[in-house]
Amino acid sequence: MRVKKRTEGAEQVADIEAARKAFERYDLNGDGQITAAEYKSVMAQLGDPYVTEPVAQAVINAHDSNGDGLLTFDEFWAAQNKSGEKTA
Ligand SMILES: [Ca+2]
Ligand SMILES: [Ca+2]
Repeated sequence: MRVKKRTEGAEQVADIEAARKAFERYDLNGDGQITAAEYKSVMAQLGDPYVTEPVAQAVINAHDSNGDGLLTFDEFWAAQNKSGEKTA
């Protein structure tokens, strides 16, 4: 009898790959950090022109764990993993 192999490890990798793709979509200049200006222009491209730069900065600040005003992939990834659970 054959048992379906479970690839739990692979699923996690797929998740982080998806997150990385999403991150790269926001990181327009590819320097590994998302700025408020980048976030704003991507949201505008996605059809949300109401995200102004102060709004974008507030979104970034909400996930910016080291307080430099920029979002790294680590911070972005942590935000994905703790969505729904607010500790602040
Ligand atoms: Ca960037
Ligand atoms: Ca940061």
